[in-house]
Amino acid sequence: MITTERQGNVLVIVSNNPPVNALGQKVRQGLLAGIEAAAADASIDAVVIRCDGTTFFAGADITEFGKPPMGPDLNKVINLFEDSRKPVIAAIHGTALGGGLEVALACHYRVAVPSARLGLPEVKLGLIPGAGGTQRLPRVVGVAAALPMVVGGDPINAKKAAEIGLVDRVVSEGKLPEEAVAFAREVVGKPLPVSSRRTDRLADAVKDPAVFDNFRREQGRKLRGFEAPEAAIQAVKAAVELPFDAGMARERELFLKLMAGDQSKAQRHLFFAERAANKIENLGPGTPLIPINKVGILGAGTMGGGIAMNFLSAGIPVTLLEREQAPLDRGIATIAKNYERLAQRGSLTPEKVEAAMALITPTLSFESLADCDLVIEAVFENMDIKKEVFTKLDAVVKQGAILASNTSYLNVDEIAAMTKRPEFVLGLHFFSPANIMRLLEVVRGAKTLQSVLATAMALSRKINKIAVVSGVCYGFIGNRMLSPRQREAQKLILEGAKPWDVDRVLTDFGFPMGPFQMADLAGLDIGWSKEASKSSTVREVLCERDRRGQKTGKGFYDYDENRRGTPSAEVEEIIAGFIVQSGKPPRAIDDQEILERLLYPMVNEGAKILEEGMAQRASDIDVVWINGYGWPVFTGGPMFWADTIGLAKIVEGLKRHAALLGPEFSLSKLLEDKAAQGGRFNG
Ligand code: T1G
Repeated sequence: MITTERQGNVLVIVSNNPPVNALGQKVRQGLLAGIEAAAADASIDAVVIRCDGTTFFAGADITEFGKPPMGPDLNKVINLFEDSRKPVIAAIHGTALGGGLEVALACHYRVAVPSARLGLPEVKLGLIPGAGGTQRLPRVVGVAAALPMVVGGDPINAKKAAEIGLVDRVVSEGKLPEEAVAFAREVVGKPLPVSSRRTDRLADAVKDPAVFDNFRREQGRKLRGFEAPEAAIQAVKAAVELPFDAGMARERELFLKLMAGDQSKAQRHLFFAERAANKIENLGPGTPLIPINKVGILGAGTMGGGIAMNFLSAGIPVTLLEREQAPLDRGIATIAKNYERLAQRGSLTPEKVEAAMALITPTLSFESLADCDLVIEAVFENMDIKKEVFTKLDAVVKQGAILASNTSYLNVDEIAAMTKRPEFVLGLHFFSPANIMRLLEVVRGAKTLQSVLATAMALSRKINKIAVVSGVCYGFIGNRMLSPRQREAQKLILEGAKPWDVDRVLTDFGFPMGPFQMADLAGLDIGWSKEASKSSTVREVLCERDRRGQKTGKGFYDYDENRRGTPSAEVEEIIAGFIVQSGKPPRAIDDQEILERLLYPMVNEGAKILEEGMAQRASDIDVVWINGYGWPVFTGGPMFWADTIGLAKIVEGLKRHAALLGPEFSLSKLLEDKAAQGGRFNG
């Protein structure tokens, strides 16, 4: 865990606590012993703190949260660093995050390698820094630079950290140990900079207290519904308004309140859920992975092009196949435009863009796919077309290669049956835009080999996707749970609820938009045809009247030139006509009923997915809905949210609405049993 090395007059305290040097109890104990040893040793003039392995301390040990605290308290340990009369230098590589950066802030100096990143991501766990980060950071870098780091939670690189004064020197990559000791020797005997006693950098906010309200306004809707970011702003404000110790007390009070709250429990659940999702239950140890050195993609449309970018950005060559030159050229041009946009935003260097584009091999012939290790089809969502494509692929692509379908709901087993290699077939369901959305549903067929599945899961990490294993069922996990919500939304507006009320209930809950706003965005005419339209549903009538969504300036809403939607009187009239036809008088429907009718059936469907073994664990379902459909992060996902409000409440609500949910609804036995036993989905 913690060792010390004497290097002349410098004591080096080294942590070795894989995988991320989390500041667990033993590490805190070791740091305490190390700094006390340095203080007691007259031959020691300076102290360097560094970590072995991939990174400097990446934060407190999140697995300790919610358990009885074990001493020594992190604050106590790092105060000893700050109070040391001998200079203490933090030597940073990897990611100095959370408590790790707080350790560094309590040191007198910080040196870092160029590749290091420094941040306070606690807000992403529904917390705020709890070991002085909100009080020391503004004193070291100023409020303007501290606010985005504490409230946004994103790390900055060593160069930026040096610019704002967080890092005193950027040292050579790979020479951190020796250059940190050399730096320590340089500062021996100099006056010690003590972060907590600095007030010069707070001056900008003392003069202009509006900085906090201005920051809130800048952040706008991004923070809507979250508790931690507001607490973070209040903690930084306390650093400006209160003496250090009082500010520390304020930070502690805000921290403890968040730690005990539902939002932090939800966000900590998600942290581990996203990591658990990548694991395959009962995977044999040492299951071989298939090397994926070349990927083939069928279809250069929106999906195919977006999928291709994931591999190109990871440095994996892509052979991109289309039937004709024009769509192939268009596809390549779109990829180039997307990369140009990333380069303009500075999120990718021009060299990286060039390297990515150089990895594309455009082609019109299936034969070009023969030596690919993985081929993904992203052709039209039609079973006959998919079957034809897989028959051809099976004949052309080398044995041992994986054949994947990007289908969003078709039966992967049926597709696999068209090949002589069903063991090498699976679904890779990307979400549009495929180069941006991180979720990937990996659909395992009945015959998919463990090694093929394990390869897909490992590859997903390489292309920076959050992968979740799904079984073969209609809509897999995400779309299968979306269906009951869409069904209830359509029924609610024919019972008297307004589309804009239905949408508002979901946006108030924390979704970015509701079902009718989503429909207008996607376009109401997907799968609709003028010839076949018979004015039999609200959607058909809207499309017949050219109200096809945002793209036509009107759908369920009327849109202004900034695509801001307002309720439409014409739509109300169309719906009223269908209500009259139904023979059932409209009724006022309150927000609570709308919420229960939309979300409880989703939880029920999630329970069925679990009882059918279509998902490996309840937290996987949370990961799908958070990362693929905008379920509000601060509730932890549908299954964690159900646990939080209580499964018995869900069952009671579903039974109360049974008549309205109709014959197509049946209560999940797993849900009913868990509710009866006072159980939870997530442990
Ligand atoms: N505590 C416990 N385990 C952690 C951990 C942590 N802080 N960080 C990572 N792990 C585990 C993780 O669960 C996984 O386990 C393994 O390490 C590899 O992680 C007082 C209160 C550092 C950028 O929020 O952002 O400090 O699945 O797969 O992709 O104010 O881990 O292998 O069993 O993510 O290389 C603040 C969280 C804590 C940082 C590395 N710190 N970690 O990414 O590996 S709160 C954070 C990360 C705090 C103080 C407050 C990333 C990483 P397993 P990984 P990676």
